[in-house]
Amino acid sequence: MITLHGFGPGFGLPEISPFVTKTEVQLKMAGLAYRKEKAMPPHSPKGQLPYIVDEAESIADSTFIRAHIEGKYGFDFDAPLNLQQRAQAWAFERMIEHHVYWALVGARWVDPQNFAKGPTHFFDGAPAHLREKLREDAQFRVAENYLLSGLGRHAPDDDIDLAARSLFALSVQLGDKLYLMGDTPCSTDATAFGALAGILTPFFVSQLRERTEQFGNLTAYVDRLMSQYYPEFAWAPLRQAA
Ligand SMILES: N[C@@H](CCC(=O)N[C@@H](CS)C(=O)NCC(=O)O)C(=O)O
Repeated sequence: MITLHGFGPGFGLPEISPFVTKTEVQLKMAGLAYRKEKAMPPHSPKGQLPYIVDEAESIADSTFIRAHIEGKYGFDFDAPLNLQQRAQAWAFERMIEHHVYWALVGARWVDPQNFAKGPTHFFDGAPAHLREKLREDAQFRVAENYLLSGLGRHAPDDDIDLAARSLFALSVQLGDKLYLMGDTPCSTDATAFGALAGILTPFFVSQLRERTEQFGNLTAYVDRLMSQYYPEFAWAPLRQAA
């Protein structure tokens, strides 16, 4: 049995982290049995979540986990796609993970209200005399990473404009299809779903969320994939922008 190490439910989502969500959905897509355990990033071989343990092997990073599933279990997430479509799906995944994801990080960690509502609670269990310092250090580190990602250079407004261009590209790619690349889900759907659900969760208020809500096909997509992959999770259909 595979063990998936993630953050667990929170922030109005079945899983807090978009990357853990990606891996969890890919495990479901591949029909592999797994159990889930809560972990913190320092426990992971690469210092980030997700990681999985499969028999004696630990594999960290969602993309390497995907490669492991494909290699060990012979499941091809992109089976219906031709070479060009596979390349497009990969490019969209890179756009989501290296661009859209950082906008999500900015909205969650850099925005003071959202930080106080969400990530600050990661440190609730720390000894009282260290708690505030740990919170400040973590927020500082993430804000620095946001800056280094390139997107944070343009905060507080132009970063959202840039992210919205990527969201527009995703919305155009999805069109009126069920999934990004057609009638059947592919690997990048897991990535897109994780990031979009993380942005659209009603738990956080952000300009990024408002801009994303304007893409009706993306909100419907998140609702659809949520009921497909997390049918047991209490998810209220997303509001559509006026
Ligand atoms: N490239 C990694 C990214 C994973 C990642 O950024 N995970 C975040 C949570 S969403 C994390 O663990 N961050 C903690 C840190 O970087 O210290 C993957 O695809 O798994």
